[in-house]
Amino acid sequence: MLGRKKEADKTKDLPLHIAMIMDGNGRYAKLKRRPRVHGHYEGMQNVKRITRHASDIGIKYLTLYAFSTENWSRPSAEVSYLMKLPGDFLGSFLPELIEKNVKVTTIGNMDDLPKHTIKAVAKAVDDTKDNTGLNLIFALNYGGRDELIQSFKSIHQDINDGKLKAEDIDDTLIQQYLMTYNIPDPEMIIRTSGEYRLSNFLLWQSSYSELFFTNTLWPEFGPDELDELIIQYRKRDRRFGGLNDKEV
Ligand code: V07
Repeated sequence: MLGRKKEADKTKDLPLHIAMIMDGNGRYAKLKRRPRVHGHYEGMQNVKRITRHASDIGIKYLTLYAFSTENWSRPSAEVSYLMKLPGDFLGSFLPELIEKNVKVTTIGNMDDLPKHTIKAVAKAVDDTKDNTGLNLIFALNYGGRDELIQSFKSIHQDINDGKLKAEDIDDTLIQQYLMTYNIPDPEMIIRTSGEYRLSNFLLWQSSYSELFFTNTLWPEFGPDELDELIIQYRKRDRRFGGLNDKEV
């Protein structure tokens, strides 16, 4: 009886934080015999659909890998197009984000982005800074190794300045020096389009994340499939290297 009750409780819990690698936009365009940017545009539209759904079902943190530090090596016309998407997205969707009490933030090095992109995103961050619903986090010019390098440099600096001793370094301290210092680690990381890699996304934060891979292309990854993966997540046994009930 106790065992059953426990199972029932388990099915209630929703992940606090879902992170997504939104892959397959180029492949989607190719299948439709359209230019790659068409896939990016449809991918951006799908961000609205998934954000709306995550907010509706009560997810607290949604992190989206929108532009990686590696993406600069794409053709410059494609990079320019991608840099217009935040402005496009917010131009049409910011009122709904505000209405839904969504708080927009970013991780990554914003400094290297075009001015118009920085401006559009900064406005959304500012206009939503007091919201208390879904935290929508865009990883823009983000790389997990970059993040670790920056944090190691800051830690070194603080040791030099006498604010910190080397003996103080532990996992809690490192977490405080990451771009995600105020964000809990993701319970779920989902990658679309059939690639089985993390590709430099949330390297430190993914240590205990449940990983989900689907062949669905990002523009076609809908709310129903997200719900399905959340059901799968609940069925998985999360143990953090300890023992679960059955083993005790
Ligand atoms: C981008 C669409 C999703 C698929 C992956 C690549 C293309 C939404 C944004 C965005 C970013 C910041 C913000 C509001 C919206 C975005 C880029 C690419 C660079 F505040 N989609 N999306 N940014 N894609």
